[in-house]
Amino acid sequence: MHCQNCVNKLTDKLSFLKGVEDCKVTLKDKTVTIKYDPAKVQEKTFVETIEKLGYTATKQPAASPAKGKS
Ligand SMILES: [Cu+2]
Repeated sequence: MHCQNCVNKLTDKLSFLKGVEDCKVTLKDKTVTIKYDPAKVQEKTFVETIEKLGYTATKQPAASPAKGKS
C-alpha cells in the first residue's frame, strides 16, 4: 500500500463486505482498522479480501479487530 489509490481501493472493497460497519485505511501507518459485527463477518474474510487485491495482511490483535499491511 503506497498511494491514495490503494487506500481508496481497500476502503471500497472492505466497506462493502457484509457486517462491516466502518472501515478506515491509514496510508501513513499502512494499517486497516475495521469495525464489524463478528456474527456476520470474520477476520479471515478481511485478510482474504486484502490479499485478493494484492496486499499482504497481518492480523494485529489489539484494540482494532483487523489490520492490513503491504
Ligand atoms: Cu498505490
